[in-house]
Amino acid sequence: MKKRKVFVTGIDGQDGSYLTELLLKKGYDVYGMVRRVALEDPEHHLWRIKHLLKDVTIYPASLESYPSIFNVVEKIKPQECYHLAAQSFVSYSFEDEFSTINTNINGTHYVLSALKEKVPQCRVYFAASSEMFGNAKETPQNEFTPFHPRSPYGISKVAGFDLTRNYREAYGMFACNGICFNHESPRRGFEFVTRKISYAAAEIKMGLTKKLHLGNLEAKRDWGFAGDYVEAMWMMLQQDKPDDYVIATGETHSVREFVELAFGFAGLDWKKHVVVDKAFYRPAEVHLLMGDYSKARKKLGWKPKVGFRDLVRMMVDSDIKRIKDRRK
Ligand code: G4F
Repeated sequence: MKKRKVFVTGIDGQDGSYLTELLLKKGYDVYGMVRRVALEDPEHHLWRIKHLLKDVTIYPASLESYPSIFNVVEKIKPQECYHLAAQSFVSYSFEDEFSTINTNINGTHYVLSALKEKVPQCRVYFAASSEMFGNAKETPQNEFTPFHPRSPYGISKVAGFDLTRNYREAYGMFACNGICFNHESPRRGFEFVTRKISYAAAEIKMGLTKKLHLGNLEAKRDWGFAGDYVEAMWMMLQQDKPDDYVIATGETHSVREFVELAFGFAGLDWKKHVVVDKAFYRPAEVHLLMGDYSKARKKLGWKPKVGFRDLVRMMVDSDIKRIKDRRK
């Protein structure tokens, strides 16, 4: 039997790497798109998928260029597409609003349009985000909660969400939005708060540094494990009908709780090491996110497997091991 072809944008990111592992296990023929700079410097850019490179096909393309995306889609002619690539760091979106908005909105538009032109039957997943809820009117947030984004990144994701829904409604495409709440792992980028904390706890434990500078410790997030969330993404594209789903754990914890737990797992007293630094505050903060994933549970049969404590422990243990391995 011919393998199903799948196209993953952002295959080299945290979610792309877990998703690719899942898709390969399920017998897909996996194609990924990365920026040319990543192919030129694989050590730095492709470390998350190093172990998968022999099993996948990678094409260089850019979210800023419609022809580059169109050409890749034309070459692959995928049956499924997971559009994960984006400028995804919220803080950076305040520093460079224009490139975040241009890249994220146009990039999503280009992917949807290229698929519609070349493979309109292709099922497509768009990585929407809980950042769209922003200053949310209600807690927990579900698929009916109005959006009130608080950053250029959040605004770009609302536009991507609407584009995806419109391609579904206007052109009959099988297009789904996954409204994923924060999802973390040992493969998380170092700029995000969870990884910044787990890595600092490991470094302090190993005597490599003493202090960790953080911003708002009171912000609350619904943190799940990325490996669980990519299963939900795949499940969405296996349904009879396309739809939008909240993917979350239903729990919320503050940055302070994350720090306390992470440092505790490393055998450290966080109060001796953490410095609150206004430089890491955002011009507009999203104070509280907590997702209601009952639709995903009922319709997809999905639920998170890794809880908050285990997630924090997994990240700290992995970073301690990483530093120890480097020393060998
Ligand atoms: O880890 P964060 O940078 O993640 P944020 O902004 O919630 O966004 C992440 O999750 C979204 C939902 O899935 C994604 F769409 C998005 O792409 C990204 O993956 O910050 C979390 C919280 C914020 O409230 C921030 O103000 O942590 C607070 N924080 C406090 N000190 C900090 C820091 N965040 C960072 N990055 N660095 C700090 O030093």
